[in-house]
Amino acid sequence: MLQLLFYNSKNKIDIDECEVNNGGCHSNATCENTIGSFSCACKKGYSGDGINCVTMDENNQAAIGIGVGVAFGLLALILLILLVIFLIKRNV
Ligand SMILES: [Ca+2]
Repeated sequence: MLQLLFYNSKNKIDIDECEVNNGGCHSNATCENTIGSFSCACKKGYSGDGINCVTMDENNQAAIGIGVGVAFGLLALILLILLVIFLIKRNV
């Protein structure tokens, strides 16, 4: 077994899995060939195990932030209107 490993590393008969189909890694991942194996790592801006990478879309996160901000803004506006209506009715 040790002789086989030695033979592999010395003669570089390792298969470069990355040469074909990015080693099975995701299209947004980088494939790194190692002796006897290979590894996948998601590119910057993506998260996952390398086989599956999902976008960490900052625009989406910003949109969610704006959406939450607008929702709270509208809620505050509605409460303000209700308060004004309440005060007007009380003064009548
Ligand atoms: Ca390999």
